[in-house]
Amino acid sequence: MMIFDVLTLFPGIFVSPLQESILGRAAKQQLLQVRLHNLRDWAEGKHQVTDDTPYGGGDGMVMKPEPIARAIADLKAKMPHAKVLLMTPQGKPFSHQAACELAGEEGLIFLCGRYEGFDERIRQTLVDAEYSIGDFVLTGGELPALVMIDAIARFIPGVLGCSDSAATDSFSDGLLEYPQYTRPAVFSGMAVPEVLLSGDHGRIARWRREQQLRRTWQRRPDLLQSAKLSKEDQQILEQVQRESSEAEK
Ligand code: 4FV
Repeated sequence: MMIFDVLTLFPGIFVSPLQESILGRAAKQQLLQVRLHNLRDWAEGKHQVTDDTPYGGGDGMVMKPEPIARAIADLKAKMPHAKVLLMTPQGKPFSHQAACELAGEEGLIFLCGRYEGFDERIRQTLVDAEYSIGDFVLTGGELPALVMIDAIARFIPGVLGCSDSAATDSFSDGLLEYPQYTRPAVFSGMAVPEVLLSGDHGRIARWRREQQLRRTWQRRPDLLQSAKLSKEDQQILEQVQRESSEAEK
């Protein structure tokens, strides 16, 4: 069973998302466990202070190192090999690949920030990796932690039903997914592509691959640098690019 320990000042933010749907079922099936810890429990004094003003002045508050150091020490006492992850806009971009790798860990400890962020010495001594879920600023690290737990959980065997597997995901082969269709065959005058009704699985697979390459080229050409493309893919891509440059003429 994979253990996700979450260190946060607002454990309530996690409750319902982790009870619903796939994550809720996975927890019931003991495929994973998310343990929520209130950072304030490791803060000293009757006010259990977890933040303070920044040295050198400036707005906002900074999260103090001591409560976090005590909390991580206690959690790692129970799971020495757990990786400590800090969510921050300064982190490396979280990705499908990262989710796949992190799903191989025995346990993960998510450090959710608030205010202006963490005392720098936390990063230097207590954190194994820093991840960002995007170039924008949130009010806290809780939603990034939830996003990462959801993406990582999909790689835990048994979490996704048999019909659905992370192996056929967008990004699993570095490309965006092909368009999907379901009944009715015609919806407000728009028909499902005939090839998908043909039953010819070879033609369908080729059409889907072409759609993946076209869509990735149109929407995320940056992904094509790192995508694993076969000779045939290259040919399809050149044809797609030729067609669209002719269309522009
Ligand atoms: C964030 C992100 C993020 C910054 C200050 C929490 C906030 C506050 N984390 N990807 N984007 N964090 O905006 O991961 O502490």
